[in-house]
Amino acid sequence: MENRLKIIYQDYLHKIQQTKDLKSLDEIFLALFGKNGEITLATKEFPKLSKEELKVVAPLLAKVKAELEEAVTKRREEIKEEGYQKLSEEKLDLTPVELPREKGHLHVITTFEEETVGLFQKLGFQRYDAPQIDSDDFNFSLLNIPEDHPARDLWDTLYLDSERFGIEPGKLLLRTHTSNSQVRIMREHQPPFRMMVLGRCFRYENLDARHEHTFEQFEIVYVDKGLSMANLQYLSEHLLKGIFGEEMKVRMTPGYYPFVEPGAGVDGLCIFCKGKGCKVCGGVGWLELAGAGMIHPTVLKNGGIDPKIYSGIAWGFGPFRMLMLKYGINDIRTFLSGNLKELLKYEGESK
Ligand code: FA5
Repeated sequence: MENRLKIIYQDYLHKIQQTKDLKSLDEIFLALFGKNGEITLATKEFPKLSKEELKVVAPLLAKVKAELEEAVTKRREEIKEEGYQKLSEEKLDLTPVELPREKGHLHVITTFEEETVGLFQKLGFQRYDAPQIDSDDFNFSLLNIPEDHPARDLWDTLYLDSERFGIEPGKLLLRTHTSNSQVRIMREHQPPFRMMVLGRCFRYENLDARHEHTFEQFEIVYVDKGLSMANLQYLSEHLLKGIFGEEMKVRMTPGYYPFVEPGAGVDGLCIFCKGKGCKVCGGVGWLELAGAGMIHPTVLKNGGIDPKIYSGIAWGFGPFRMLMLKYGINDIRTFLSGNLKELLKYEGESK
């Protein structure tokens, strides 16, 4: 027994000193002092020993037990201390890390809207909103385009299932142009007034690089005494030079719209060829960007305005076509495709 105790002492003292963590130390403690631990079992054997043996073994066991307990306690403290030491040595690096940042920016359509509205606010124009789902009356009939008139073919119209809403068939549609605002504006305001409308229009189009089913229009409706086509020319230049720069040239060509008389197409000089003629402008040197004209007397009357006293000018520009020109975008479908990568290509490449 004396030998066994000495071996236990040396063996476990070594294990205790070599232990690196508290969990292993707990296991050693149990292996010594637990229910079936070496020391516990040795104590249980005392009754088998003679009195002489007991005289030697009992104090030896007490000594081994006390020293091993003390060794465990000491090692426990050391392990804790080592842990704290390690923690304090581990420096937290609080240097700010420069993460790669994606630069965001407004959509080109939003930027265009802000610029355009700003340009015309300066001239005293007020913003007006007309509905995108509208009646046949405001979109066509009141604009001097009666039912079955061939001019309706100028607009490929998306009609809604109006019967579902208890409305006569063919009477409800997605507006084909912002001109649906014209009569509304006249009925709601006393002349003189200067209004602008900027918003979505919809057409049942054959889609191609220059035609979308959903696109924007920028309309002005300006009613006052003594207005003429000269005012229209001035305002067209104000818009196009404001967006494209002073070098932009503007011209008007005769055009037909039933709600204006005379009617005109507003062209901007093709910035790709500077008027020489190229693929983009179809060899013409100019690009048609808007329909415009002096508001037709019938339309003024429909709006409750006396055409003998007042005259009006109106236009409808196509911002998508203008943006194509400004950024050199060669397909109108890019705007609403959600293909932001394609659009980003054009950022900062304004012509
Ligand atoms: C009109 O829509 C008339 N309401 C314009 C007008 C207003 C004339 C006031 C007289 C007085 P038009 O269909 O030509 O006209 O369209 C005007 C502009 O909208 C076009 O020049 C073009 O820039 C744009 N646009 C027309 N259709 C599309 C389309 N499918 N996709 C993209 N832009 C279009």
